[in-house]
Amino acid sequence: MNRSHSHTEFQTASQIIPGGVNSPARAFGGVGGEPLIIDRADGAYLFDIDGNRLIDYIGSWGPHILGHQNPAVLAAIRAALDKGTSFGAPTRLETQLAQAVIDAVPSIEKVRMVNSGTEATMSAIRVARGFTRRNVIIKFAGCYHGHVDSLLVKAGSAATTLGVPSSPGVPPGCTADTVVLEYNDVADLEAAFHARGSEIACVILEPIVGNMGVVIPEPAFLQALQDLCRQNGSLLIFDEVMTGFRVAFGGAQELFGVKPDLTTLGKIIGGGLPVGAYGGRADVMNVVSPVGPVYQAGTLSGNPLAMASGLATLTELKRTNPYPRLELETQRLCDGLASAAQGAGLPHQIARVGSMFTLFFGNEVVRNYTIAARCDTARFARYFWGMIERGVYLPCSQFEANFVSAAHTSADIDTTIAAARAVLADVV
Ligand code: KE4
Repeated sequence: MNRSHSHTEFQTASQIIPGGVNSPARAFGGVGGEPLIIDRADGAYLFDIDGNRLIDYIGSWGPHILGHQNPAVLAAIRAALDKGTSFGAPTRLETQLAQAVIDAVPSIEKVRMVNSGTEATMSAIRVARGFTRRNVIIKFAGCYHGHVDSLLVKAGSAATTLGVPSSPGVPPGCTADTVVLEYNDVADLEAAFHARGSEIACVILEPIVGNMGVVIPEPAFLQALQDLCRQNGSLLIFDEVMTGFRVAFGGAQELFGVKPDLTTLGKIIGGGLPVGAYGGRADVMNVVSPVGPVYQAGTLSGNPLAMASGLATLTELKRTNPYPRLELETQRLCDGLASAAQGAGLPHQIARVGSMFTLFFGNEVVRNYTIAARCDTARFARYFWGMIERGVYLPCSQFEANFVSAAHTSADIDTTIAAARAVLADVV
């Protein structure tokens, strides 16, 4: 595969942008080598500046469940663009997207739009602390909630990939009230609430983790979360930035039948443009400025172009309901990957929910960060590059989720399985 133009361009970018990237998740730090520079995308495919076509299993890290350049989404953005870009004043589009989110996610009675998942989780934490007048927050090792100071502790995604799960530059005071527990560990959770229940403002978690790779919550863990929060007057926050509208139209909370007090969203609700959101119980959300005293603001929050893109995405998802086919095709892909790994005699685990999945190179079921961290990341890197050479673009880390879109054809799935069979046979 010719990557000469990407190499040249990346050298230039690296002179003026830290690591040549505007997000370290794209830096290929976990797999070595240099990122491809993408020129354009369409449907299930990325096209780099050397003219290589790749089947895309990142989808911009989750937003593109419909595939790139979905006609309905592009038409909505163009229509909004004809009216201007940003007004700094309320628009109907913001109300329309808010209503679409509320209709889809019953636990959300009121919702505020922001510009990223990070802003959403940062704001939700502040709201929980303001509502409960408590300071302590519980998060779980390996979960990633964006680069919020108080949550950059044992964080997953690229923080883990690059070996800095707890970032320098975060003063001890910012994390003094952050308790980090092991995901799926009920005893850990019970002990924390037993010790400090009256101080705990909230528990925030990925209800299906994507940022350790995909890790599925165990029923007893989910039940304990709800019971302990309720018994102690703490708020339960589902960070559904990745799972929202991904694993089901109503997110993980629809699958599990759980109603968190607050939910954070992002990715798909922007359809590829910058949107985050946080919402939940009306009595909790009514502490948010200007109704209540908890301050949160943003120049481009609710931006019309982004609202149009998100609204069109949710509307198209509701109209076409791709979830049953995504379930079947993603399961077929995972079965093919598992068969290829099995045939190559490789220790492996596959975790999948809906159209998000991870092939782990390890022989233990990945139920928490400790186990995820034991996976063979060197073998993953060889798999990653072998797949790129065969035109398949995977997340550049063992600690990420892969995403299948509605634009992936059965032939794309077949091609991917065939590529994996060839690559995994060589990945010693
Ligand atoms: P953003 O600030 O990147 O929009 O969202 C942060 C965030 C919050 N919560 C969850 C569950 C998330 O997965 C994310 C962001 N996900 C990563 C990929 N695992 C984004 C990729 C990147 O950082 O470039």
